[in-house]
Amino acid sequence: MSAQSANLIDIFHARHAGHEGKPALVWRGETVCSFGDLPRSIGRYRAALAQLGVRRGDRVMVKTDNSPAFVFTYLAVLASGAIFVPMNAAYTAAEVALLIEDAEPVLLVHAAATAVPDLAEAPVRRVTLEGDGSGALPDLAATLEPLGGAEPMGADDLAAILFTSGTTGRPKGAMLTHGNLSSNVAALFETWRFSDADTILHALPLFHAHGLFVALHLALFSAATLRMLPKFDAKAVIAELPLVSVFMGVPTFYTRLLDNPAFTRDVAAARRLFISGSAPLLPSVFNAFEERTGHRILERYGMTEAVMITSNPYEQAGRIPGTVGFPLPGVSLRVIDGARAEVPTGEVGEIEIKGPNVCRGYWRRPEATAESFHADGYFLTGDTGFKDSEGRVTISGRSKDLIISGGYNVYPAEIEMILAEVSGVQDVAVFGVPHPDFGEAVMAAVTLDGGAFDMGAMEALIASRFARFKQPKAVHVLDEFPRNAMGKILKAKLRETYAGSFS
Ligand code: MCA
Ligand code: AMP
Repeated sequence: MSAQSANLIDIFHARHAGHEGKPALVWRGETVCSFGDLPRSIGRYRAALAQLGVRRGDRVMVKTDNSPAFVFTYLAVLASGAIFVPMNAAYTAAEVALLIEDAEPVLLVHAAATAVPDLAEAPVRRVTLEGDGSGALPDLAATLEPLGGAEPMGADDLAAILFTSGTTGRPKGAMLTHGNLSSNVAALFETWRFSDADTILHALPLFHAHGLFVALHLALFSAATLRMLPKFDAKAVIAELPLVSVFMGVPTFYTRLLDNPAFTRDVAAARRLFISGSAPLLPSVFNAFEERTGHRILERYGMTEAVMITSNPYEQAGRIPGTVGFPLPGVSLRVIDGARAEVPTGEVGEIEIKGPNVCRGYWRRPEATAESFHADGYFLTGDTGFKDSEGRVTISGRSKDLIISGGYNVYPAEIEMILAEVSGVQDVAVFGVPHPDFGEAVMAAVTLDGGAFDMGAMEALIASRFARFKQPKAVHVLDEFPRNAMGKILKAKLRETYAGSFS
């Protein structure tokens, strides 16, 4: 390893000394590799990527479900000094095409049967990687001698670009550096008291910050064994829980566990830590979990642009339902008013943050970057909340128009833009309503202009353009929208009207 390199791979490898014989990755109950094997596995994938033309600074896009091969591909991209660009495996070809156009990858790694745009539309080299870990990329890697070590990188060099849709409807790529990611995992390691005695149960998708930069990174940074599942499934999680010390997930995971009678106090008993984030954890779920298991879930707050931002304290008694705790070490958090002055304790304002975890801005979007970052380096999160007298943060809402469904973000503007094109549609509003499983569910309402309108055609368009989780669970046709004096659609009123849809 190069002493100066800030490459995350060098940082991880250095922390594995003395743990060579210990399982690093367990997949569906079978050990895939030990910490001693890890550099060779990564090296083979690095050699394969090099043969496929991947060089330092290139973007490698990945669209596939969880597998050990996903993990090796990710780590090999970092080792190559290239930039990892994951995306939701459920995206439609139209959604993928937008990201390819923006990120200009040299390679698209994808499952054969998944939706991707035609080669003519998106002329980028492709290689297959299936959800079960098979495919042309792992086959190629298996034939090659490992390309050892890792490309020396600076802390400010890019490691990954993660696209988030944003309020304009066009996805923006958050540029995360090796320094962003290593500082954040170090802060979490300390705050959540990780050690090499831990085993983490991983049921989150690897294509988002939560599964990739929190669950996977913590295991690699701690030299803790990672037991990974293809996806969240309550039964599989309950079967694996007795074998681990830490579990983390979105609130829907906890609701689904509580819905399962096999999730008992015994199953949870000897675990060290249950962590929740990506969406608000209802105090009712926190309380039901404590009642069932005796554990108080540790809730934390994060976002793609900054990975993890705040966390409830490690001490069980200090974890307060409905709050997200204190800024992580090195992170500054301010609650400001419209004039950017800090509001008094207890008053709601916009949350802005600064720290080594905050991304370098949005990929090739200087205007979007300028809008989100102030000259003093603070980043505007688009979340609103307040601090109590101890500095503990509560998120009370969002100034950005965002729906969080099962931990996945859905930006109404992205859907409204497309639905507005349907013939016969005059106006569209997409909004979130409470949902017992997903927290929030996506809903749409339209008004018509009197011309021919075909609901079937609209549904077909929705299905062809948007991944399932973004698709409105219902589309209501209204005579008119509730509007304010300026003519702006009152989404709060719509949310209220349809609040009971899923209760
Ligand atoms: C699946 N469906 C959904 C969702 N997931 N609909 C709305 N919201 C969703 N999240 C669709 C399916 O396509 C299906 O549609 C129907 O809903 C029911 O599917 P089901 O089998 O119940 O879903 P599932 O496959 O079990 O998935 C649910 C899930 C999954 C396990 C909760 O959504 C998930 O893993 N979410 C985690 C998301 C995550 O990792 N977020 C972190 C973002 P149909 O039946 O019609 O086909 S990172 C982040 O936010 C920051 C950094 C942070 O703070 O962490
Ligand atoms: P993403 O763009 O997927 O990274 O989502 C980030 C957003 O999720 C944040 O800006 C918050 O609005 C929300 N979020 C994450 N964690 C929490 C939490 N614990 N409580 C409330 N909202 C959260």
